Amino acid sequence: RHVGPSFQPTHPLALAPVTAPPHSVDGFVREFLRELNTSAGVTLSRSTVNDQYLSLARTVRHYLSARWLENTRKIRDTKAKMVGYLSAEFLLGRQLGNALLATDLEEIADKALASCGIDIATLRAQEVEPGLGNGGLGRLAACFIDSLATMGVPCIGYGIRYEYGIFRQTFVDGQQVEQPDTWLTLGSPWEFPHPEHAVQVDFGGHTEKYTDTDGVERSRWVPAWNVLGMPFNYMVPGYQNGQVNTLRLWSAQATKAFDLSIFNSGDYAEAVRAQTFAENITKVLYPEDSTPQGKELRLQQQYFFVACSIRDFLDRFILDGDVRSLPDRVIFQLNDTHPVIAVPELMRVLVDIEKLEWEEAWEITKKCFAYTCHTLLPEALEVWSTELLGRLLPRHLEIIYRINDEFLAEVRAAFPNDEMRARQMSIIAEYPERAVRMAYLATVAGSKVNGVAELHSQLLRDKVLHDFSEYWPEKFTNVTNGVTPRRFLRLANPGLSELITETLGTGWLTDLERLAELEPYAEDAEFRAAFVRIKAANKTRLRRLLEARDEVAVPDGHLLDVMVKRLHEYKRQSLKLLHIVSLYEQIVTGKLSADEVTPRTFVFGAKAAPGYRIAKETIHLINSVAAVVNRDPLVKDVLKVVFPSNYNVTLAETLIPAADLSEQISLAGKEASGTGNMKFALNGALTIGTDDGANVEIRKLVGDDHFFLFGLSEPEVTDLQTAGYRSHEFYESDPQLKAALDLIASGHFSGGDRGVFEPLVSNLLYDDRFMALADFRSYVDTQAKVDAYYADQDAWARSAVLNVARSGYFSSDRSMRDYIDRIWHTRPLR
Ligand code: T68
Repeated sequence: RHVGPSFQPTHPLALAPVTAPPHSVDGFVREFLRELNTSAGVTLSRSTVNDQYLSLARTVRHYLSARWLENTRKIRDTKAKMVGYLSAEFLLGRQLGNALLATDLEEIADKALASCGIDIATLRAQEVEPGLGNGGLGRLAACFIDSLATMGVPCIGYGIRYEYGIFRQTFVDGQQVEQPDTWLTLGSPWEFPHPEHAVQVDFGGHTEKYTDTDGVERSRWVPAWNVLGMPFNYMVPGYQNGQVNTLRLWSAQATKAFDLSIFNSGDYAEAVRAQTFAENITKVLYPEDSTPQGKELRLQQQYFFVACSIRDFLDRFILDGDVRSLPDRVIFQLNDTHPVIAVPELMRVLVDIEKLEWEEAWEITKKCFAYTCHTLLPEALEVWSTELLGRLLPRHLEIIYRINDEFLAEVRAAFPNDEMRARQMSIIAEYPERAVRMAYLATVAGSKVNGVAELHSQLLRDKVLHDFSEYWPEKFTNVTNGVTPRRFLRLANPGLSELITETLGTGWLTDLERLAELEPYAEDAEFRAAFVRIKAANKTRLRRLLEARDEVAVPDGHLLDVMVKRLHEYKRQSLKLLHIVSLYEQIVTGKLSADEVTPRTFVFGAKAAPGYRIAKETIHLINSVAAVVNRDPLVKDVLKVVFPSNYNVTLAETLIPAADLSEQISLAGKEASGTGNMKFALNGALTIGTDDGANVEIRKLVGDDHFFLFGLSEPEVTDLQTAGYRSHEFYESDPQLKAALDLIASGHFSGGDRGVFEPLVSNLLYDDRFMALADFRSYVDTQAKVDAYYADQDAWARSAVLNVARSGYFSSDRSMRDYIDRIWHTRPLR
């Protein structure tokens, strides 16, 4: 094990604290030109936009690195307890804007570049966002590390540096086609590679018993192959507080030993193949969200990054080698079950390598982990077959069996003669194949288990993990999600941010509950007018972007109705589509006059998992409906459907501030929390939503008068399911619904071909797992109320302002405080 550098500097310059370049336009220009000349190796006059972007990024980096080095030293010296946020996904979004904001360099950089004849907007647009996540779960991790840095809480994020992030979505004839996301090709100025800190990770082989020098019988792992984990560091700057934490992402490489052994046998080509094999592990992000595929490579990814991370933490922060102090130094937060293999890994390190007794190792391990669950869908709960686990990680499987044996012995002692309960709670499932239930392992090992919204945490306790919450009631807690106001308000909506600062002064951006002070201004006509002007400007900004990016025209003066999130049946994009088709059908058949409906633009943004057939067909249908509706003169002035491809964080930042209406229409009891819902409310959109996830809390806070609630409640869903749900009955009994579905079935949106959308229609008519048809009536009636309310522009603006004023709770800073109080018990530095 290496213990890091032991170099004692003597030069006075090396002993002085590292300093940042001067915070001035001239200072900035000097740094920028030096970067262009020495790093990019070009003169300004010969430089490309990419040269300029990379040099700008590196310039900003200089302002951050001094604080970063200082921060890391302080954490090490004070032995502060850290949060180790373990997440297979960090969906960061673009870095430049956030770094400029954090360092308070926005104006300086603007002027500095302008003085070089460069428009900074062009350089901002050059950045390719690192799409290292699928959706909410990955974005949440990014918001959390932003908040921890802003609050000065020592944290290290650990994850995977995928060479290809979430696929780039394109549409061909209205259908999704996936393109590889080559985010690294033009250079990645935000990362610091550290090949010298590479860690070896073993796989495969078998275990064997042996007698140790102390005469104790032990088990050991004899692995068959290994790879190297190479760390790339990213700075995570706090908002203008001089605090910079670290995100450490791991990339897989072939080990020397690996290729050499083959190379020595003379097979050069085989050696190179081995290299590719190793690098495959971090090649690509799995694009399945909420439906794990149980693929071997995925398990390799999971073990790879947690093994690297645990080794890394011990090497870097437990310098005296006293592993017993680990619980005082770190709490590893498990972001869903993807990193849960860290539990047997830490046990293996403590027992097999550090030679601790099992019992002591287990006590330490339990204190070092806490688990966040992000789902309610049974099919989303990860399981790994013991066949696969035993083949890839034989020692870990052994450890899991022992954890389970001891846990079940406890359960049997507490509930004698209740074998059924023991079987239900077993970490090992026996059907349909013998497999490890990762959520159960996390629950048994974790010091705490949390859901991500009040309703979700309640349903976890009552349903998904019922037996466990009965056994360990105090283990279960809730932390409602949040979003970072720096990115999703200040950067995404500079107009509104400025208005807020003019009204409240500074300070609200790190104390978001202060938005409550805006309440009285909802009654202030001048303030509302300013708010409306900003919303209009945001719409113009969106209109320009979509014109340039997707060649689509967004009409002026429409209600902007937005549904952006992963495509999934439970989120019910199909329900919104039925609403659109229904409006269209009623207008073209003359049942509804065009001037009775509020002119609306419906915006969708959604990626479907490449193997998720129904989701992809839904995308095809949205595009097909858009094509027909958008060219029909009968609805031309009132209905428009827009579906920009490749929805990502960058697009969200322009879309959300422009929205009037936020669609949060999942079936009650299925969306764990949602975080898009919070971003919209914070930017002054009104929500139409079910009583699901964090919608419940948003509605409670903004008030019923400023939120459009519809649909079945969770208990009603359960009742209907129990009674036997037949979607067909809803179709038969609601002529408006019937007409909409019939129009789709007729081939109207598929050039007369009835076959194209038949599977989708059949699915709704005869299965409809997520009860879109049951909620249709309530949804369209509520949409009619939306129309009517929007007609009163003043009332709408008032509600919009109140949404902003009452959304302060949804800052991820508040989420972080809750994690600290309820789970982590860590303290800020200083
Ligand atoms: C989301 N989950 C929840 N999963 O759906 C959402 N899954 O309600 C919640 O707000 C959010 O987490 C944050 O808590 C996900 O985003 C995934 O992305 C995912 C990825 C891989 C495998 C399974």
